[in-house]
Amino acid sequence: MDSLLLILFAYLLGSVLFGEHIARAKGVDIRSVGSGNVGATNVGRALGIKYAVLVFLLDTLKGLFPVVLARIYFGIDSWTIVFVGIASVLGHIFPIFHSFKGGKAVATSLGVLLGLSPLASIVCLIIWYAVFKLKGYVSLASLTASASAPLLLFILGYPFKVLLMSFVIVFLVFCRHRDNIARLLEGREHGFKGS
Ligand code: NKO
Repeated sequence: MDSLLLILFAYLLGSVLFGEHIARAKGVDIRSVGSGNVGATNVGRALGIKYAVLVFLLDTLKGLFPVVLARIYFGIDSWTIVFVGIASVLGHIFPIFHSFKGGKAVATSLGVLLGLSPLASIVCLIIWYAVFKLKGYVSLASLTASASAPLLLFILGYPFKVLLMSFVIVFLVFCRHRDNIARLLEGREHGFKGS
């Protein structure tokens, strides 16, 4: 297995925006609905919870698969796994198949995390659900859950390279949520249903 090829594969797979493809198959232009985002949340606004779950699962799997391959062939404490994880997320954010206009990479990052630590992933999902139930904003839930990931990996004793990867991914996820962060601060963020 070649490192560079695996990193390229991770980027290309990340570039497949399932939310956009599935919405289009149902006759919806996801970019003109709700927040305009291609993620599971916005697909849920447009097509309902079943399709949100489908997009969430597919976007998670596309983050998981390359990292699992990297882990098997190069080990968890390798630079290859670092670049593979970041490449999946960058693919989703800057997809070559969609004019480099991608999503916010929450589900894809969860997939990467799942390949590193199923336990940290479950804790992140619980945090996500708790914040969503308490506050009602998916974006705030995603930001809180993703910010917890590096801390969890640190507590669980993961190697420095893995922590570094998680910091880079969280930084990217936060950058992609900058409009959401502005709306949250101004008290006019979209709820799950509304736009
Ligand atoms: O349309 O701007 P919007 O309101 O849709 O959407 C904001 C939203 C976009 O994200 C999504 C995906 C929803 C996934 C839900 C479950 C996420 C569990 C979070 C775990 C994060 C782990 C990150 C690990 C980093 C290494 O935010």
